[in-house]
Amino acid sequence: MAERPVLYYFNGRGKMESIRWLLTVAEVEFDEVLLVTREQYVKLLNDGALMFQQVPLVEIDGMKLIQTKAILNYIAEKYNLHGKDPKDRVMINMYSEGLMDLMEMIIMVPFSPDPKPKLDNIQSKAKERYLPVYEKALTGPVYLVGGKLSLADVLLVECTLMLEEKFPAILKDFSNIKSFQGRMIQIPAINRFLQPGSKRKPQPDEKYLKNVMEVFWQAGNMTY
Ligand code: IBG
Repeated sequence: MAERPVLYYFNGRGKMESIRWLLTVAEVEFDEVLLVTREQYVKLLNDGALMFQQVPLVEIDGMKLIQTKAILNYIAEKYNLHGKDPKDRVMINMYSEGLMDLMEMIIMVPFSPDPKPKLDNIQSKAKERYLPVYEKALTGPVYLVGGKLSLADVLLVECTLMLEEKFPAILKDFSNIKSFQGRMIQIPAINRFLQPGSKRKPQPDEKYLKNVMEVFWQAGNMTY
């Protein structure tokens, strides 16, 4: 049997959380190495595992993969969550990119010295730019693309749950998305992932922020 994938990241959501979601939906069990010290990160750097000196890093099928989107695409292809042909795939990627742009904004909020204007901007972008797209795509269809579950659906359920944590009523005017979310959270693997004790990470807290700062900020050459 193939070895379980190993995920190297902080004990928090960040850029790894979508990978955790996708593996969960693919019903792939995985292990995690949680970076709690700078020494762990420096060791990964010294081992040459981090092509661009950045995490997420995922060890899977004998490879050390970096770059979140590349990793998501690999897992989606391998587990049949990336459409049936190039036309499905490009739509899945377009929908997925939109969701990742939105989630990226949310992920970075706690690192801002002034979160309020950022959150206001996210809320209006979500309502006016992003959610209408998915609401329209789900008028009729059960899934976003090609009549079957894909990476885009997984990211949409992750993203809508994240949005509701920040803005509980945000789906009020998006009934197709709300029904979609209701169906998705009944998928047994997702349902288990949403229960306490799963590998799903909580919203960022002070401890997580401090941890990320300790691992990176001393580096002095962070990109983000
Ligand atoms: N394009 C890459 C990807 O999508 O995988 C970007 C990865 C990335 O930004 N990684 C960050 C990193 O390793 C950590 S996650 N930075 C170190 C460096 O030197 O660039 C993003 C992040 C969070 C919180 I979440 C604070 C800072 C960065």
